[in-house]
This record gives sequence, structure tokens and C-alpha cells, in this order.
Amino acid sequence: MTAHTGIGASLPRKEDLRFLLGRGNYVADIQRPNMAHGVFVRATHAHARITAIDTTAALAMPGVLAVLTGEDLKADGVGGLPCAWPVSGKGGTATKEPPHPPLAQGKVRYVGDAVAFVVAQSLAQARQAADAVVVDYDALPAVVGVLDALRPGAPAVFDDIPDNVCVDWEIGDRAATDAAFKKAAHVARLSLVNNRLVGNPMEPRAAIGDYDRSRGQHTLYTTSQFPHIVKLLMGNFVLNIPQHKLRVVSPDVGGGFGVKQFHYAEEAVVTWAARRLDRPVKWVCERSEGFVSDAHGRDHVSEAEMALDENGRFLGLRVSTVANMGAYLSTFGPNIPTNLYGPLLAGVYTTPAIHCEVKCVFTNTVPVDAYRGAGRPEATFLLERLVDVCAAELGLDRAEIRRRNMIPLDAYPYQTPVMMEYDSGDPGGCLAKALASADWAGFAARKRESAARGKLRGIGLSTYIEACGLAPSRIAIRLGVRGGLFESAAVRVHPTGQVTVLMGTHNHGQGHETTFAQVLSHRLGVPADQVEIVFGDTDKVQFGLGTYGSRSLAVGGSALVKAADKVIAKGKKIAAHMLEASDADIEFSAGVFAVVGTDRRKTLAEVALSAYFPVNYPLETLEPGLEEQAFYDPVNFTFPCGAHVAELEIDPETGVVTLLNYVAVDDVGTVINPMIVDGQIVGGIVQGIGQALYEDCAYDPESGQLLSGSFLDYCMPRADHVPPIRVQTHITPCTHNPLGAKGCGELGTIGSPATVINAVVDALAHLGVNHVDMPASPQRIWRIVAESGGAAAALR
Ligand code: MCN
Repeated sequence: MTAHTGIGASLPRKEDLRFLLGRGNYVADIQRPNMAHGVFVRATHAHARITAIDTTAALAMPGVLAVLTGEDLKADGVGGLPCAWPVSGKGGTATKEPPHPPLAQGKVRYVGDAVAFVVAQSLAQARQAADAVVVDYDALPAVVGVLDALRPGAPAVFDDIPDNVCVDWEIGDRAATDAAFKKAAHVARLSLVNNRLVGNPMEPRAAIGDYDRSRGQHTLYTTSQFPHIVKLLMGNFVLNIPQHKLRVVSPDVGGGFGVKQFHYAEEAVVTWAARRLDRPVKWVCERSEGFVSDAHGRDHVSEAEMALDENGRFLGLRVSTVANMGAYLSTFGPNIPTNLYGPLLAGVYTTPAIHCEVKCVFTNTVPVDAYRGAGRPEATFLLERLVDVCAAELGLDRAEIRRRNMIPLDAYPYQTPVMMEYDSGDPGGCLAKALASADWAGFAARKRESAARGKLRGIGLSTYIEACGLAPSRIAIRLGVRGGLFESAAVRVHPTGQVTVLMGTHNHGQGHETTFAQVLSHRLGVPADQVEIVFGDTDKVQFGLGTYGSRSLAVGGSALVKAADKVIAKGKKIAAHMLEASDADIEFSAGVFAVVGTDRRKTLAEVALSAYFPVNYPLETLEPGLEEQAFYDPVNFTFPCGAHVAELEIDPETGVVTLLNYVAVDDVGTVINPMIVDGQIVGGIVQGIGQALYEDCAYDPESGQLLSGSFLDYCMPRADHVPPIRVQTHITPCTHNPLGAKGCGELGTIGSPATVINAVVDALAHLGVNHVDMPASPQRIWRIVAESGGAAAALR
């Protein structure tokens, strides 16, 4: 009856009608009675002592209600923003977590650091007054690059951390890896940079603090991917608000891509200001303000070495990475280049020995945290670039060296030397499909044809594996997270059989209102249009941990199945009573409870009506009502994997890269909605193309000023940059969750940067090029071509 709206149906996204009709409800749309408006005064120096803040002129301006500073925060006992996931370094050393006040106290440590908050009757008045706040700075030397921050004598971001090292972390077996290198027939080496990125979701961040003095009740409306965690962190660590007096609402959110999953200073400041002023206070981030206040992503410098035997088999991998934390630890900061990076370095290969060390380093830049993929694109980029270097140095075909080292199908479940146990996957199958689909074999002819037109053609491939579905509590706790990472769902069957589902995850573009309705439709036999998905309000939804790490379906969806199964179990008892049968004789299928082998049956709606109006109901043994809640703690991560191929042309005269074709073959386990999965993968690939070819968050190394602080300088990929992308799946179901589903939300950003750069390097390989750092901008490529004798020579 409901197969068409259940698992596997490409249902159009239910939520889109609301957005297309302009009925979305974003934080900026929310108006509260008597609401005031706030503007932040932000640091113009990357590193400076604040010698004075003169607020007199600003306070005298029309409409101004308050100018709040770090000293006011201190006087009110407001705490610092906590890092929720510190990691344990070499020998068990602790992560250094310096205080992170929501408004700077004493010093500013990056351009954009919040110094004061001006609140006025109108936004225009607040803006004008913010300009009138006079901050006197005593400028200090700044440090921007991670390698610079490690140099002896480098400016210290914090006086009590003179070497700027936040944590020095390692994973793997150093001795076994050293031994592998000793017996190697060949060692391939590569130094590489993973460029710093700015997330730039379409909707900038926003927050409204609201305070009801009569009840001592705070409400924060915020653009968050995880309202319950903001409630916990802000209430408990920063503002000391009891949890029952704090509500966090995260309504429609226009994209997050990771950067809306942190607890930000602005959230605490508006909540605190609303209480001080006893009126709602709204802040909406400007686009250029977002460049200096949204957490940034990536920013690694690495050395990588692969030891190989004489047949091109990987014996050992050694990685040393320095990762930028920025000026303070963001919510998950140190976890990203460590726990989400090192354990993925085995990729889809059987490399028996791996050792990776990572130094997380403070600099005078915006804090760095998760950005779509978070650690896993960095691992894949390093490994898959290095594999290409191995192939080139050994004269092996790039697909062949991968096949030789790939985890065979019969080796699953596969334990890697870096913690992970992959439950399922067929990377060889993905690779074969991708090569066939991209006509890898026919490339030489296409290359000749391009050369005849004066273009350098390249083809690149990459495999990848990702751990998503954060996270099994047993592993998360071992890795230092302060608590488990289950997810929750509640299923409320109304007396008439329609259903409201309360999800602990948050939908901000992923299509949850559609796919979770499909999951429930499949399990309970209720048409998807009779299911409403509620999320994002801590007063409505039971505790939940939100959306990141492509976890919503694998973890939240599994909680939903669990809750639905509880509904079915209770429904069987009710139906048994109604049908005068034993529970054990009741079967449930497609929304109907039936006595096995008979035509006696009750629909879910009939059972639900009886549950709320218990006339023919086992009241002595069963509570009324039909609503169940479940918490699901996964036993393992899920491991999507795949193979991508990109083909492109380079114009040697200008250095411009034009992508011609992109093929992706991905294993996301059971697919709930093929159209949504396609969209997620394509979106991710485009983001990865952005990193590979266009996006670069550049700072001036001396002054610490952000050079690419607007879309004039920071090049986001546009539709005309993107080639036709062919997405195919190659499914092996996840073995440990009830849906068999793996994540799909990030894999595009994980597979594509290496794929694209491998193709760029292939196009330039005849010039002796073995690596190009991202972004492979026209300037960077033009320079390579010019240094190797110019366009004409490159084409010879
Ligand atoms: N899905 C499916 N079948 C599968 C896997 C997933 O139908 N086998 C569906 C899911 O039901 C869900 C969507 O695909 O509707 C993505 O699911 P999942 O992989 O579980 O990822 P999450 O929903 O947890 O989303 C998080 C992930 C991350 S971490 C980032 S960052 C990201 C992303 O998804 N940010 C996004 N995709 C984004 N898409 C949009 N439009 N905007 C963002 O900010």
C-alpha cells in the first residue's frame, strides 16, 4: 500500500514547497515584541592588547540601549566557550584549552574577535553606534601559518603556551611502520597543504536572545545544527542557566555544512544581553562578518611517505601533519585533524603498518573546526595523492596500483591498523564501475584530440572511505568526547492514525522531512504525506545530538525504526485484545495488524483510536496512548566508500582548468531516497571541486589580515564551473544498523579534491610535475607552465 512512499522512492522533498513559496521560517524572519538589535564591534588587529574601550560616544547616540564588553561579561560571571571534544595527546597529555571569553578580555587574538556588543532600538542605530566605539590597541606581532607558529621565537598566541602547540597527537604503530620502511624496495614522498576554507552557507548565522523575567525563562533562537548541545554547553558552561529554564530553537536553517554545529560566542552574548536589558535582542551576521567569525575548515601542512615492495604493494605509511586550530579551540576543534583524520588513513587499502602524528597549533586566525567532511577529506587527499605519486615513480598504472593494494571483498569485516573496523564495502567493484563509466581506457585518444586544439587534457581517479554516523558511544568515549553520541526519535501516532515524529537530528538542507517520513512510511505503513517531522526545538523534542558527521539517517533513522518497532509491539497487544487473540498470533504488515492465517484485522488507525479512547482496550495491563520514544547507540561507524573519476582540460596559455566530466560510484548502503542521495552527492562534489580549484582562505602572513574576506576574493564554485556529474551507486548494506544504511552527506567533499587534483597533475605530468597544491588556480598553473618553458613547450 505504501511502497511508493517508503524506502527506495524518489519522493520530491516535502519541505521544498515551504521554501519555494517563501514560507520558510529562518531566525532572521523571527520578530519578538519590543525586540532590540545588536551589532558586534570586532578586532581589526590579529593580535593586540586592548588598552581602552571608550563607549561614551556610542552610548550617547540615539536609540542605543547598551554597549557591552568583556569586562561586563566578567562582572556578570559569564564563563568561557568550552571545547566539547578535547583529545588526548602523546603519552596521555591533555589538550591545552585556553579560556575563550565570548567577548575579548585583555587581548584580541584574531581579526574578527568580538570586542564589544552594541544594542540599540534599530539595526541602523546599532550599526552607527558600533562605529563610534573607540578601541585602543597596543598591537603585538601575529602568527598566521602553522609552520611559522612552530618556529622558535614565533609570537605566542597565549603567553602560557609559548610553543603554540595545543596538542601533539599520534595514532598507529611507530615501530612497525619504521620496520616497514626499513624493508621497503621503494619509498615515495610528498609534502602537501590542505587549503583553508570558509563554509559560507547561503543563510548567514543569526541569533535572538529572549528573556521572560516573570518565569526566569531564557529562549535562544539560533541557526544551529544541534540545539540540544547548544543548550547544554551554553546553559551549563557559559551562562549558568538551569536546563529547565533554557529553550533553544533552531528553526529552518539555510545550510550549515558543519560551520553551524558549534556553540558560538554570539549565541551566549545575545542570551546574556536579553536578560540584562529585559528585552529580546537580535543579531544577524553580515556576509563579510561571517568570513571572520564563522569557524574555518581544513588548513593542514603534511609530510607523507609510503613504503612499497618491489611489486608496488604498500608496506607502510608515515604521516606527519601540522593542523591549524586558529586562535581558540572551537567546539570540536582538536578532534577534527586527529580522531576524524588519522583513523581514515588506511583508506581502502591493506597497508599493514601506519603511523600518523599531528600537531594542533594555535595561530592568530579565526578558530578552525569541522567543515563538510571534517578530517576525512584531508586524509583522502593525502593518501590518494600519495598513491598517484607511488604509481608514477614505479611506472604503474594508477588503477592497477590501487587494485593491487585494495581490501578484497572476502576480507570484510576488515580491521585497519588505525582503529577502524570496516563492516562492509566493495571498493574494487566501485573502482571497476567508475573506470568503465568514465571510459578510462579510451582517454589517450581524447587527450590527442585536446592537444590538437592546444589544450592539456588530464584524467584523475581517487578512491575514498569515510567513517560516518558519529558515533558509537563506546568508541566516542574512548576518543575523549565528553559523553556518548546516540540519537533519539519519538513516534506519536495520533488517534486518527496520522503520525508526528520528533527527531533529535536537525534538517538544514538534507531533506529529512521527506526521508524520515519515508522510513516511517516503510515501517508503519502510513503514507509519507501523513507523517510530520518535527526537529530543532528543545522544548518539543526529547534530547538529541543533532546533525553532523552524516549521522542523521544511520543513527537518527535507526532510532526512528526502533521507536516505530515499539509502536508496533504495543499495537500488537492492543490489536490482540480487540481481536480476541493472543499477542503472539498478531502480525503487522503495511499498516495492518492481523491474526495470523485469518482475515481478522485492525488498521493502525483503528488501534490508535482504541489507544486514546480505550473502549475495547486492555486497560488492566496496558497504559493508554500510542507514542513511543527510542534512543539508538550505534555499535560502529558506517563506512561509505567509492571511486570517483574526473576529466579536465588545462589551457596552457592562461592556466585555466575546465572540468569536462565527473563520474562518482558510491556505496551508501541502503538508499532511502535516490533523488536526495544524488543531490547530496552532487552538492558535496561541487564543494570539493571548490576546494580543489577555486576556494582559498588567504591571510596576510605579517599582519594577520584576512585577504579573501568577501566573494570578490574568495571564489565560490558556480554552476558554470561544474561539469556533468554522473552519480551511480554500488551498494553493500551496512551490517549493523536496522536500515542497512550508510551516510551520504559528506562523501562528495571527501572523494572529489583528490580526484580533481590527480587529474590536474596528470595533465601536467609530462612537465615533471608530481603535485599541485589546492586550489589549482589559473595563476598557480600558469606559473608551472611558464617555469617549464611556456605553453608551446607544454604542448610539444
Ligand atoms: N539518505 C538516504 N539514503 C542513504 C543515506 C542518506 O536517503 N543511504 C538521505 C538521508 O535520509 C538524508 C540525506 O540523505 O535525508 C543525508 O543523510 P546523511 O548522510 O545521514 O547526512 P545528515 O542528514 O546527517 O546530514 C549531514 C551531512 C553533513 S555532515 C553536512 S556538513 C552537510 C550534508 O550532510 N551539510 C549540508 N549535506 C548538506 N546538504 C545541504 N543541503 N546543506 C548542508 O548544510
